[in-house]
Amino acid sequence: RGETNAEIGGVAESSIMDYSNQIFDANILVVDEDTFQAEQIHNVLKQRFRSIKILHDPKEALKVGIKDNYDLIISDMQFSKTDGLRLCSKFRSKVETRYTPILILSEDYDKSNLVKALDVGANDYLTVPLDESELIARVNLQVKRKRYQDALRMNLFNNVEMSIKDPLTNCYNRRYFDAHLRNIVKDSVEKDRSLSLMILDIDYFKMVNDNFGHNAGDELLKEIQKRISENIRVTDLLARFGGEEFVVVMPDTNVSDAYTIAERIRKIIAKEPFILVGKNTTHNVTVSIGISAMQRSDLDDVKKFIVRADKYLYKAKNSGRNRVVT
Ligand code: GH3
Ligand code: MG
Ligand code: MG
Ligand code: MG
Repeated sequence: RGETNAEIGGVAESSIMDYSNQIFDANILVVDEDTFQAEQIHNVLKQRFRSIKILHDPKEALKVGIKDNYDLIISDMQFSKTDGLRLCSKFRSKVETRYTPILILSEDYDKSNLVKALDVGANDYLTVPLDESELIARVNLQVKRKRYQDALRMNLFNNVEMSIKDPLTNCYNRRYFDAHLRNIVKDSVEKDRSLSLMILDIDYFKMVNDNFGHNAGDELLKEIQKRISENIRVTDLLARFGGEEFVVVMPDTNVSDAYTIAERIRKIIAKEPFILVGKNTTHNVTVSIGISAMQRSDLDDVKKFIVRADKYLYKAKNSGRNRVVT
C-alpha cells in the first residue's frame, strides 16, 4: 500500500520519517465537509507545515486550488453534492493542478473506492479514524515528492532553454536558428508565401570593445537586441548569428516590406545614442543590414538564402556602412 522510496527517486528515508519540530515550507489545501475532521487534520498539520487552508465546499475548493499554488490537496471521499473522486479528476484535468499531489480520506476501508481514487489520479489515501503519525508521514512523503518533481521539471526546462538561447542577449542562438530555418523555408514554399531574411552587423564594434571595454560591448549588444526585438513581429525569428551579428527571419514578408522594417531598425539604432553603463558617457552606434528574399530553390540548400543576405551585408559595409542593401 502507498508508495515506496524507490518510486520517489531516492528521497532519503530519514527526511520522510523526520518527526522533529521543524516546520516544513508547504502550502496544503484540505477539503472536507466534516468540520470536526477538518479541524482535527488542521491541528495535526499546523505544527509541521507552514500553511494549511481548510475549505468545506468542494466547488470553492476547485476554484481556490486552481488559483493558488498548493503543494498538496487533501480531500475527503464523501461530499453531499459530489464525491471526492469527481473532485480529484477535476483537479487532474486542469493544467494548474495536473501534478499537484492529492491525498484522499476514506471513512472506512472501502477497497473498491480507494482503487478508484488511485485510478482517477489520487497519489495516496488515508483511512479514518486518522492516525496522527500516519497522517504526517503520508503528507510528508507527498510534499517531498512534489519538491523533487518541481526540481526535475525546472531542471529540464532550464536545460532546454540553455541549449537554444544565447545567454547574453536571451534571444535564440545559432544552433536554434540553424535547426529551424529549413522548416520555416519549407513552410513558406508549401504555402506559397513570401519569406525574407535580414542579417544585421554592428559597424566598427571592435572600437567599442577597444575604447570602452568588453563589458560595455556586452551591454551594447543587449541594447541592440532589445531595439531589434521591439521592432519586429512576434512571428519573426530573431537569433544571434555570430558575435555582433543578428539574423531575423520574417514570414509573410516580401523584400520591400523587409526593407522598410530594416530601415526602421537602422534609424532607431543610429538616432538614439547608447548609454554605456559605468562609463558615464554615451556612444553613437550604427549597423549595416543585408536582406535576401527566399527563392523556392533555397529549399535544396537553405545556406544559399543566408549567403545572399550576407553578400548584401558585405555591400552595405563596403558602400559606407549604416545602410540597408537588398
Ligand atoms: P565592421 O563590422 O563595421 O566591419 O567592423 P567591426 O569592428 O564590427 O567588425 P569585426 O567583425 O571585425 O569585429 C567584430 C568584433 O565584435 C570583434 C569582437 O571582439 C566583437 N565581439 C564579438 N562577440 C562579442 C561579444 O559577445 N561581446 C563583445 N563585447 N564583443 C564581441
Ligand atoms: Mg561581424
Ligand atoms: Mg564584421
Ligand atoms: Mg561588425
